[in-house]
Amino acid sequence: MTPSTLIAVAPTGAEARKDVITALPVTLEELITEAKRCQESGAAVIHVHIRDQAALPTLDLGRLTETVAALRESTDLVVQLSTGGAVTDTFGDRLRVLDARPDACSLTCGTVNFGDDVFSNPWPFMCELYQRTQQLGVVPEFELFDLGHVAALCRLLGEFGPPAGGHVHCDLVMGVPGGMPGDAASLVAAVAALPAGATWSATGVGRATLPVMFASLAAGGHLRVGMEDTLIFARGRPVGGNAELVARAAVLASHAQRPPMRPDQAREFLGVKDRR
Ligand code: KMH
Ligand code: ZN
Repeated sequence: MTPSTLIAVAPTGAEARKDVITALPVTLEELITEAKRCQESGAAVIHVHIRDQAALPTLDLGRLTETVAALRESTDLVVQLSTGGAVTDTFGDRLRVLDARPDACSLTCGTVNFGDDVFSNPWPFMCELYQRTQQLGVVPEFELFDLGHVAALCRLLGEFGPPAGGHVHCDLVMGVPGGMPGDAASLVAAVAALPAGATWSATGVGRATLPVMFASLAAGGHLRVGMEDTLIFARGRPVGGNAELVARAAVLASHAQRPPMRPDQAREFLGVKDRR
């Protein structure tokens, strides 16, 4: 078990609406302000989805490139771009995300029902995306929404070898309607099936936020928090900003005697090259 806890923040996501959730960071300025606060509160990685001028999700390459540069300029956070995007994004646009040359990217290991929608990640797309990460030296974080995704990850590594950076780090995304439940039993089952040597974080969506956070800390895992996944801080109390979610995770991790990892420690842990 690592003596410290990797905390990633996912501040925006592709689903929440700015007109409903006013605290959601959608402009570059809001994102940078939020990123700085999250780093001060204990985050080491930022999982980034961006929005357009109408606050709708976009994978515009120019905007992504500008966002990577601005985050690098203003923070030490490991910049992980989402290749999942929104359920409406094309595979071509999702592959092109890597041309923004982030430190890291998400890579989801299979298709999953996603509420009333389908988040599509067929095997050939996974393979192409994975090989591009290897060619470009972008460190993937494997997003696992279901137990079958763990098996697909093992198959991917078996066919194409280790990722850029040489280390396998996964994020169990739990409690999505259509994916694995956000409970301790599911977490233990998924962790038991991970490839040898892999490290992992866990994310509980919505009301699974706290059960998954406690289960992850108890089982030696790392954490992802943020408004992509959690919009209610406590019963009857909406989230006021991402930093309070990071701060809560940092306190719980410290109570577990595994305080937050600094960004430089996270780079070493994940095998991310220092591009600064
Ligand atoms: N927005 C979801 C459809 C990722 O970022 O890689 C996909 C998602 C996963 O958020
Ligand atoms: Zn995401």
